[in-house]
Amino acid sequence: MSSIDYSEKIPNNVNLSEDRALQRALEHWQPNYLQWWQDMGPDGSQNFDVYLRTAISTTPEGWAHFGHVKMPDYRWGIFLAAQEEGRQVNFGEHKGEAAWQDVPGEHRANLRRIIVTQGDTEPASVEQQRHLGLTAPSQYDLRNLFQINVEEGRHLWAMVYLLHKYFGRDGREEAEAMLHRHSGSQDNPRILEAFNEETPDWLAFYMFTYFTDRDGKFQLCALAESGFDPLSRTCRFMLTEEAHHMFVGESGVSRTIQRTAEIMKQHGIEDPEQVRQHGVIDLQTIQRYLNFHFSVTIDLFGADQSSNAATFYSAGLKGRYEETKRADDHALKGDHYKILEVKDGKLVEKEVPMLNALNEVLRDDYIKDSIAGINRWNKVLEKAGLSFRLQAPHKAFNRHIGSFAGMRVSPDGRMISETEWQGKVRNWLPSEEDRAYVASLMGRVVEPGKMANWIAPPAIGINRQSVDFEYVRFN
Ligand code: BYC
Ligand code: FE
Ligand code: FE
Repeated sequence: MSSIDYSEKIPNNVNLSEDRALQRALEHWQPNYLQWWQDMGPDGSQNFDVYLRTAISTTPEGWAHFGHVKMPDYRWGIFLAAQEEGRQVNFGEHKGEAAWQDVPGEHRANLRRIIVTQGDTEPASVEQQRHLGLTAPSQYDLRNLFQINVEEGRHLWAMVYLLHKYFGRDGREEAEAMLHRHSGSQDNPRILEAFNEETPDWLAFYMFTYFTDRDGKFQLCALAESGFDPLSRTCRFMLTEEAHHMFVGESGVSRTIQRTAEIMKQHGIEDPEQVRQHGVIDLQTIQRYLNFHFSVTIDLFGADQSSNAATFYSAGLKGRYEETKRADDHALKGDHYKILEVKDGKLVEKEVPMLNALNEVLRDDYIKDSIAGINRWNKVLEKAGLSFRLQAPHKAFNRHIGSFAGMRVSPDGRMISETEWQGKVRNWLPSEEDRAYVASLMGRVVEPGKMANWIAPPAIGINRQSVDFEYVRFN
């Protein structure tokens, strides 16, 4: 069950050849997907041989195979984690029932909506990152970008499989629509806001893969708890790939900080203008990028009070992060949770029914996990003997979804006037000028082992190869 059949047109471990109608439907979608990849996937790089990891089995040990592949020839397919014997619905009103192998009729619309929202983010991120290959700071980084891109493409396959197999005609229509919405499009944008933002440079890319792919981790963990077993198994396998995406983000930001710190120590400087004269990214600009990506990403968890979230949970469709490790009744009726609200011009805590606050619960778990990595970045500064520290902004800062939408809150959590906001926003969020400066550093470095001036080399290579290994062969 866990080994993947690569002799098929669509590699899979779900015995696709035994369901001819489904196989035909997916084989009909496949060329449209490939056309989308040509049109909207990585720009000007379809001919490169890239050292990519391909899944060969879904068992934890040794599922990966590495080799040089042209991206359009990558074997995208359908891989589910092994079925767990006797698995149950572990929360909500159906707790204790056998996990569903089919879509329960009454939850069909909600499940479809969740799967479509999840699926839509995957190709969106590929679109957002499509020009970055032209300005990669090294071959190693270029390879990591492409690895992430092909895996996000595969995550789309994962959701399209569920739509085709379990949602009939509606599902097939949703799968088509996923190739027609585009990130940032005026008439037909992606569903969630963060996926319509640009990822214009490599600092933005690392921040995106650190913060936004981490939303992927938390949402996938919540869906891996689902009572709908095929969704759970699909998400469990996707999570094994997500770890690398967040690693690329965390180590990318860390290497950027390290290089800046080296220059600051070497020349004994702290002033951002002076730091920029040496062609590296000043820590203040890194903080502003962090503020932007953090705030845009925490919007992805939805409104702080949501009846959708309560329904998804009570129906057994979407659990909490680490649901089965928690020691409560997994029904949450009558439980409460503290959220923030604005009262008399101040942010104050307020207790609300837990079920309605589950978006906030997941957001708070996410924030804890995010801050742990920011602290690891600060270790780099500490080691270099610098006093500057990076910080997560307050969770009410720069929000567009939920009760803080449209409010002006400083990064340290004060409610402020529009005038104060306008006067200070340049210190808090990347300005046009910051973005232009970062863009000016983005030049393409392609010799094996060489790095752009603004970033330190990675500690080790990929799959135990050296850092100067030929990760990409340009043809
Ligand atoms: N932008 O009741 P609410 C990943 C809408 S990332 C725009 O709170 P709900 C990846 C909402 O749709 C993981 N609209 O909504 C990472 C609703 O609209 P309607 C992605 C938003 O449903 C990197 C209204 O506001 N996966 O995998 O409780 C690279 C009221 O809100 C936004 C998932 O998200 C927004 N940010 O919560 C590649 C999991 N937020 O009905 C990939 C599936 C809310 O009033 N999705 N709205 O028209 C869900 O579980 C839920 O849909 C959400 C929203 C948590 C996103
Ligand atoms: Fe993904
Ligand atoms: Fe990802």
